[in-house]
Amino acid sequence: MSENIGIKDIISEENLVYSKTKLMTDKTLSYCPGCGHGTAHRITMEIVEELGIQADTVGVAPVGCSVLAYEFMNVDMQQAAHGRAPAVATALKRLMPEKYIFTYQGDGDLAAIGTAETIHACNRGENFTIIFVNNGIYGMTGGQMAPTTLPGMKSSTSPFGRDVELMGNPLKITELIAQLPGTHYVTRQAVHTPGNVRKAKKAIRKAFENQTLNKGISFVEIVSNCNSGWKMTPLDANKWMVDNMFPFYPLGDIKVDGEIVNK
Ligand SMILES: Cc1ncc(C[n+]2csc(CCOP(=O)(O)OP(=O)(O)O)c2C)c(N)n1
Ligand code: SF4
Repeated sequence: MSENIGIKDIISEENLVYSKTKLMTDKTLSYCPGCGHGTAHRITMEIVEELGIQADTVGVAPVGCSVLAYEFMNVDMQQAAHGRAPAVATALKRLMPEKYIFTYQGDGDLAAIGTAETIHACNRGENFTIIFVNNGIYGMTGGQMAPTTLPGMKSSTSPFGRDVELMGNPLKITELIAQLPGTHYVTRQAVHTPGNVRKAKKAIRKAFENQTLNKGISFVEIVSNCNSGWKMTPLDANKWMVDNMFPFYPLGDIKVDGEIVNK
């Protein structure tokens, strides 16, 4: 640094390119560095802020690494026991139809423990938003195999890789719920590059805006990493996700305005 330039010259308003989202609290995130959960939280709260619906939004937190979402998101939140977030969200929306209701869930919570709640809420066509972070593993409890674990993928309970003969096939829950008439918007996104963050944010915006149409569930899957559970560096985990998760869980819209657009 030149003698004439001090830290105050650099940290100044006009040099600001990135700042904390207002609707995230000051609490330090509990996520591992490099995990996609933090970015997914941020864009969700940015949308709530941009739509000006902070006072009218209620989120439902799951079990899993995002169990503490209510500590980080500065909106009203309700915690739901194992996989029951869509059932709790159903009650919240029916009692307060004017509110924007969303669930925020991992794949162990949504596609294993809460499969029934997910399918039935989607089939009933409840009018709320589901944000589903699919990292192919149970992150919080030590990296066990989830329904979304890929064939051959190693986990703490499939240390030699998922053997579909023995452990069954992965569950593409997003494609499955897209078939249900109660879902209005179903999409799969990612948050590992700035371009993908922008697309995911657009999808979450649409998912929230759809609640004003009262047409059913908007479901945004975010394919993400679990660098700790996958036992990789964040960079390697993102590369592994692109090379292995995306071919199996392709990104893009699956159902828009109640019509399947990609089978
Ligand atoms: C019926 C049931 N089985 C097991 C658990 C233990 N449990 C709590 S969090 C969790 C993992 C959830 O993982 P996931 O939803 O994939 O979220 P991530 O931590 O990966 O974000 C599990 C298995 C539970 N709460 N309930
Ligand atoms: S264990 Fe995995 S899902 Fe959980 S915070 Fe760490 S990287 Fe993210």
